[in-house]
Amino acid sequence: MKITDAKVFVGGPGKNYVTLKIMTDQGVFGLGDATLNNRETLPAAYLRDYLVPNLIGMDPRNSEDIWQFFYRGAYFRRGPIAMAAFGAIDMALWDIKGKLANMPLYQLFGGKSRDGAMVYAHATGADLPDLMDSVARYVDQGYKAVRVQCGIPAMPTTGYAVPEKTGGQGDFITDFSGIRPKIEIWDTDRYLRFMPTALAEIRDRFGPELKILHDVHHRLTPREAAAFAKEVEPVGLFWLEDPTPAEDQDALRLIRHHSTTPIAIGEVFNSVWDCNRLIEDELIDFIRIAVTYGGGITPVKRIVDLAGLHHVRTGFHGAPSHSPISMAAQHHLNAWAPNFGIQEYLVLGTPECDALFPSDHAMHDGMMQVSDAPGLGVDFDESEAARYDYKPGSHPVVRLEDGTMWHY
Ligand code: KDG
Ligand code: MG
Repeated sequence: MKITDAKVFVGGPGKNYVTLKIMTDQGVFGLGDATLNNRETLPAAYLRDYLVPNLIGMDPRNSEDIWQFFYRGAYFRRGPIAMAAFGAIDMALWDIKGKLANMPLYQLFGGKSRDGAMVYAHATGADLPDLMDSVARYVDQGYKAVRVQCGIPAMPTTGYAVPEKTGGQGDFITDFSGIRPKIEIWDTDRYLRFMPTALAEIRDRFGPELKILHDVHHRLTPREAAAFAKEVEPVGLFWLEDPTPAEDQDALRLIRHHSTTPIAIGEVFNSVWDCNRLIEDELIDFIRIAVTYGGGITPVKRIVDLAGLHHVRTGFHGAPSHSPISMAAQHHLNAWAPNFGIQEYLVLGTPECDALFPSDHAMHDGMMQVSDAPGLGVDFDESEAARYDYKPGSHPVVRLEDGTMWHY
């Protein structure tokens, strides 16, 4: 069996999804997602210029060897661009494997460990009453877990993933007005004065059952993060995400020494070598690496197994930047993983998105039900894809009030 061709598509409804389609001489094809938010053309170029020409003629069933060939063969290893490109190939090869076996991928991993996988939604508010309304909407829809992000009083601009006006809904991360980023102003003291009280009020209003998550988005120093994690202990957070910049792994040690608040980290990781020390030293509770920039199912499944030895559960990144293809890969891992924790999930199911990526993965009452279709269980409609082009966009950047650059 041989790979005969592979195509790369960039575009989508309100997103620049990078979709890889690998064709074979037996008519079976596989799909992969290489979307790297706001840098989408780069994994696409890596695929088109270097990887696809090497793929042609390879046996798609040898997904392990193909992964090793690209990873070891690149010589300059790792990095989100390369790993997203390898990730798309790996997903597509697993998709082909599942279709050849006529089985959904979770069966190839070891079958189902649960009936449904708990997901969390993004509740956001320009202020606390607005955030409470947003949480209430998700609770009414049956969600068991919500991430809460709130505008901070007297902050000069809105903060991470927060709408500018009350009642706003949607994705506040990517700005498609151009390649130059907007500037957000950050003030740690204002955040630290407000957020613990806001979290406590959310807990009071929604009671003990709701799982509450909060994303600090790398903005605190280790000492500030340790104090914050300790202060919010009575809230009983499901997790505190990215309390400090991910590069400084020792920061997690200080937080751990001072607090029992569960810590989630890893959405910017792209290799087992970013995760292993945090997992083996049991400095985190949830690993957030995504199948896309983690290099695909093959390496991420290994990370999940390593995590399982150390009481670390999964909480795969599922920001709206991921296409339904990599989300499907994660749905299959979530159905299987004995140490599954939670899945970040934003409803991608607009009619346009469903038309581009038809699938029967389904979400009911805050639980994801994995598809039983062979392979990943997602299709890709090329005639729909022809409607979309690449649109330049950007994340905001963050500065302190005096102009100092800070962490987004
Ligand atoms: O591209 C960046 C986003 O994926 C990220 O900011 C989202 O922090 C995020 C999250 O937890 O989903
Ligand atoms: Mg995050």
